[in-house]
Amino acid sequence: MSKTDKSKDLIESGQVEEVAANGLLHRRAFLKTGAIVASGTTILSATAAPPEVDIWSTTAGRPPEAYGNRSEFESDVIRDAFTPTISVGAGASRTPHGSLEGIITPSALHFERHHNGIPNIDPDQHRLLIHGLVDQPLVFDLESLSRYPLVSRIQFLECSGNSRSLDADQPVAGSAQTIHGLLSCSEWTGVPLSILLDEAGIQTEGKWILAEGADSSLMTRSVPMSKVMDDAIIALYQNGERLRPGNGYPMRLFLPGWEGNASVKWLRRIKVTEGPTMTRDETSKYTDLQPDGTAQIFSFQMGVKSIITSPSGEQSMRGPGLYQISGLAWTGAGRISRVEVSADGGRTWGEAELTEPALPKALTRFRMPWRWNGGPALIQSRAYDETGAVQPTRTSLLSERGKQYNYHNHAIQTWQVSSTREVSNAYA
Ligand SMILES: Nc1nc2c(c(=O)[nH]1)N[C@H]1C(S)=C(S)[C@@H](COP(=O)(O)O)O[C@H]1N2
Ligand SMILES: [Mo]
Repeated sequence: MSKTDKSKDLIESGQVEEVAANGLLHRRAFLKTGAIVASGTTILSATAAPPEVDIWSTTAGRPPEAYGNRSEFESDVIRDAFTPTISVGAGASRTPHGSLEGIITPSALHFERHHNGIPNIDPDQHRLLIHGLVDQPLVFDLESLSRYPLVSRIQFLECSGNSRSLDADQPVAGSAQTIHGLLSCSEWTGVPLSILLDEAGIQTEGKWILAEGADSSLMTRSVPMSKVMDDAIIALYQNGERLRPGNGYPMRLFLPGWEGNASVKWLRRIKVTEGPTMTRDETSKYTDLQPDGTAQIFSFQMGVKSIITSPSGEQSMRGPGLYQISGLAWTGAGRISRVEVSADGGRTWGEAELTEPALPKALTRFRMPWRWNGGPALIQSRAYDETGAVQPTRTSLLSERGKQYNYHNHAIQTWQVSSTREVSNAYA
């Protein structure tokens, strides 16, 4: 087969429409003319003869595995764990978004953030206490909790410190993992917290809860009752199996669309209170410092945001030709309604294809065909949500709220594609 790039002919003949400058093609170009991919750089030359027998086809393979492992050839797709020295056991590990596709983060690659390490909890001894302003305090073990009706939802979790490095004056070197890796998406299965609180009987003054974890940092956060009654769950399962230890085994609070910190892991206590408890993690930390020196507290909901995961930072392009720009969009407000992509640093935009399923408070995958001409390009994505909110530029976000803000950076981010084929973080 010829290795010439037919995509150029298809564009020139008008069969494939260019929707924005610097090679962005109509999002349905792949559907209409799947052949243009094959005609580009992706297919190796073939002959008509049947293939030779590969070495792995000549002997019997390995027996089945009790607990599955991935291919040894994928072993470099890993989280990057880092452990700041500020306190014992504090640390985080980030999801390698540049190597993943679809919307579900494999549990073994879900980001982790813990303030004092991962406790080794014996599920048979762990208890969850519900008390405070309730008619009847209740205590649950894992088994008794599992008897309640379970719900399953695919939803993202994002640390409010994710993408913080975009606050820096100069673009930091980094990848989709190191810049945006405190973000993951799982199917979470658990018991709606509203059911448990109804059973305990909330007294009329009970307007907030305090949630406490069983790790030695005793992470505690206050959550308003409206959120609790809306869609909070006590999550027991993650992608079909019990939660991973790093993600809260055997149970965690899960607050869809809200900053990760409030989804207290290793949950051991819920106290119904009149107002917020004003704990360390909602006063000295996880507040947003305003330009006038005051701090905004309880800024729970994550803003509308998107990132391009392929091509992305620290990757390199194979050569000029047809590519599929792929990325993720999400919003704490509900559904993503639209994603646009630019290849000229935000001057012109084309609409990307949203891949089903596009679920509320979940990562939504978007794709856009792009014919890279081998020259410099600044690629960006911009998300809109169903409330009409639009992802801001970095300049407008930082000028609006100042640089001291520290959390919730949901600005448009730019990958620079150089004519030497490298992809790097840039400011447009
Ligand atoms: N008990 C407890 N809950 C916790 C934390 C913690 O250190 N201890 N870290 C919080 C933070 S800052 C985030 S971003 C999320 C991360 O959840 P994950 O580790 O499952 O990704 O958990 C939150 N819940
Ligand atoms: Mo976090």
